[in-house]
Amino acid sequence: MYYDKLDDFPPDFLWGAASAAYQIEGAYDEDGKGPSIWDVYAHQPGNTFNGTTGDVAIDHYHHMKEDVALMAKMGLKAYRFSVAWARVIPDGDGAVNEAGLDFYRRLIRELKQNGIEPVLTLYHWDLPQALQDKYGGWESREVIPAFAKYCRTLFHAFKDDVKYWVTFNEQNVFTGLGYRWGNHPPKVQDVRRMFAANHIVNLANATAIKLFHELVPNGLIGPSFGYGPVYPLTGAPTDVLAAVNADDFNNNWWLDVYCRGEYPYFMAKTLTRMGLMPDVTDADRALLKQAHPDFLGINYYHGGTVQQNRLEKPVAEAAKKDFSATDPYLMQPKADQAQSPEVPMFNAVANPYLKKTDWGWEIDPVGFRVGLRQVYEKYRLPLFVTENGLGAVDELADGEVDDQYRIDYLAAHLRTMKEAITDGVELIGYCAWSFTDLLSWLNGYRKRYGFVYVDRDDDGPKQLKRIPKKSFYWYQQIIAQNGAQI
Ligand code: BGP
Repeated sequence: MYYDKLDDFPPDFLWGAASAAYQIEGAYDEDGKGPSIWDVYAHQPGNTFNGTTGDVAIDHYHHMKEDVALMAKMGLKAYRFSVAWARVIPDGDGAVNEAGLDFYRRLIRELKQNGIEPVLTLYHWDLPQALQDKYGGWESREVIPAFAKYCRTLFHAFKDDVKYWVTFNEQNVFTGLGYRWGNHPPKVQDVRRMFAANHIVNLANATAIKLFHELVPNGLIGPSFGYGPVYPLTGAPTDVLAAVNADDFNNNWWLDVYCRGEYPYFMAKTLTRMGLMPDVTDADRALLKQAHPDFLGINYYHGGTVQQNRLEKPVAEAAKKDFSATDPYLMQPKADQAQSPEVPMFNAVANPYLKKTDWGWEIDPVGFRVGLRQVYEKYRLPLFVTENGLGAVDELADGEVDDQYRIDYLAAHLRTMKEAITDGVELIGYCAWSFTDLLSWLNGYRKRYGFVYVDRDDDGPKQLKRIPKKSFYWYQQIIAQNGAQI
């Protein structure tokens, strides 16, 4: 569908930008903060790119006021950030660390005073290490009451000041990388354990949403899902079937639980046959049915293309495949592993029509519209784009960063988002990833996403000077005109 005139963005549209605690804060052991699984993992040699850590990151902990002042200058309507659980409850389920809580209190106050809506993410991957040591992390149901306690603390502290809350950031990504590919903590390579841990996160998500609706009746809460539409490589019916499978495997396995309170039927049957289905009790089923998100957060970077999986091996044998050669510095498996071998339902392949970023991520603004349409049609929940952006090498020249390529990327995505709104999708906001440059989990400081350049690299923090890029001034204009120029 092509329109000669697009609908306007809603008048109260939340033009925002995003971040995550571990990627920006630094101060990893200050003011009583406990270690998270990322602090420990990044300190172990060989786990991260060039040994980079979030010990200092971009030192947002000590530059908070300066960073919020830049947000205000830009005219941001919303800022999405995450709370570091181990800053608030250092050992995960014990006493509250008032100094840690106070950092977020000051941040939220600063945002509100500048007319910026806080969007608070409860969990962006930095589980307190104590919970990993004591219980085995997300593989144990003991973590659910600990998470509920942490959530209750934040709900009480910020219920009057924070309207928008995100439960889990990209549950599909952190369970996949942590328990399947083994390149995030806790570095497990076992798809059965991935599905089991993922189920426990589902229960924690549902518990948090239920609790929120009791304690914060005027707020809105939902998970942020790492979403990508799936295309068949060709029109061959076998490839189309592979795409149906991949959509179940990559998307519906999470989205149906969030939005319908149940696992998708065909996929559950397949996993049961393979012995990969997690233990789901009647009480679990009831809990999942009772939790209703108010919106669905969508993080969109790219979709995926698939073809029929020609792996003929029986499932049990395929599940034993050795993944130890998986490159730990890539978010995706190597080309010969870019398939779904444990669950032979499809093979992931490159899309011949799409260009890629310097890090090999396909650039697909039309897929954004496809995805928003598909998800809205299926679940009819308001959508909030909680991440979208371009990772690139930015060069500082004569004190300026000319990131026209980022402007082009974002403009193309905003355009298709506006088309999706014209199609009828209910969109409440858009948070570009990211506001400042920050630590990329597995790519260090060279892969930059921010509107604001931060003077540091993999070797160290340098001056940590903040320098608005060309895209900063471009987005400032977009916000000022509510996207009318798109
Ligand atoms: C998302 C995460 C973000 C961010 C982003 C970019 O999956 O939610 O935290 O890291 O991806 O990823 P990367 O830094 O690997 O380029």
